[in-house]
Amino acid sequence: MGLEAEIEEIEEEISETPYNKSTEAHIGRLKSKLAQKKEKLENQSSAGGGHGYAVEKTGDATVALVGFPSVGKSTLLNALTNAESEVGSYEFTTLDVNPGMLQYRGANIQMLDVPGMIQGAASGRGGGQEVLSVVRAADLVLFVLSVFEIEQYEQLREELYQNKIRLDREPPSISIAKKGRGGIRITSNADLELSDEVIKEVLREHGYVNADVTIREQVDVDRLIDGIMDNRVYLPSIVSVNKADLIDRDYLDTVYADLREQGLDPEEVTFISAEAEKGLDGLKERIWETLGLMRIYMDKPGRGVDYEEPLILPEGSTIEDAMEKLGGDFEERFRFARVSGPSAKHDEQQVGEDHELADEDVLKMILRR
Ligand SMILES: Nc1nc2c(ncn2[C@@H]2O[C@H](COP(=O)(O)OP(=O)(O)O)[C@@H](O)[C@H]2O)c(=O)[nH]1
Ligand SMILES: [Mg+2]
Repeated sequence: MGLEAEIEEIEEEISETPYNKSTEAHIGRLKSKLAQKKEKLENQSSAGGGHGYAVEKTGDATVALVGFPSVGKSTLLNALTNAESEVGSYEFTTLDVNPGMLQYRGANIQMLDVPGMIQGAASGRGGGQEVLSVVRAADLVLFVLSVFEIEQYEQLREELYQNKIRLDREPPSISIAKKGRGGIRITSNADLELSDEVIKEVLREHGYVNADVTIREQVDVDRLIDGIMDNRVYLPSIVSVNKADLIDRDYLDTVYADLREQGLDPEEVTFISAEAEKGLDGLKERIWETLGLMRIYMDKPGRGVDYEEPLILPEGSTIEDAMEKLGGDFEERFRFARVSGPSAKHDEQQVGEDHELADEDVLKMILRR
């Protein structure tokens, strides 16, 4: 039997087995098998070569636009960036990845308009696999929905999930240490709903014989497997609802109801019109906030503070991170830094390389000659 047939068979068995205490361990084992067979299949097909885009990541962060064909991704990309992306009213306009650069608050944010996601993309049909590899490499997923097709959201999320992209959640708090002997030992401070037996089954299925396992949160079988496999990516996401120019006030209630049905809070999504360039400021702000970037203004010797082109770093970055991004020989010549602004106790505070910076700090590096 081929791998694909095996996968189908396991999927069928999972869907036909009722979930209860007595079948829990069996389902756990099946799901583990499934995860591994899928991985094997993927490795096989990617070894064939020619797959996957080599989209060069540039700029301070990368955002992937995810949506069905014709919802307005290309139009949005053009409105937000300096890219010249082909726009057309027919389906499958975008055959290749279109990059563009959004300049916002001194940051260069790379926006990738990826080909329309279609059903079955995760299983490798229709070239969708390449699309998903681009999304996996991004820092943020921007869903683009049309006001008339809110229900596509569920399918898009499912496609991403199938391709091991986990949205809006942290990696599971699970650690596993292999040992030489003693079997599998489970420690947890959460009152776990999964029985030890199930957890052990799943681990054994993944090749663990002797190991100390620490589980610090309530997990189900799927999330346990996520914690064992190290090829899941965890990304934040935001939702934009496009073509808002085409609806009347009366229709808004319908859209709100559609959003709620998808588990979305209408207050949390961003209504836009890519074509009429409405709502784009709000969207940019949302992108900025969710990426969690900060601006550091460098005070350069003899040139003063550069407010035009700040150094862009992820929130929580330290002086050391700043030096790494600046490149050159800063780290070797570093003596101390002077920081003014939100992270400083007072102006020109003298700090070491462990100091945590904040948005809109002014940073002056004091270096050895
Ligand atoms: N009325 C209206 N039409 C839009 C808007 N955004 C895109 N369109 C139109 O929708 C069609 C598909 O847009 P396109 O950007 O090619 O969608 P893509 O396939 O997702 O890249 C084009 O005819 C656009 O002019 C919008 O905000 N309002
Ligand atoms: Mg397009």
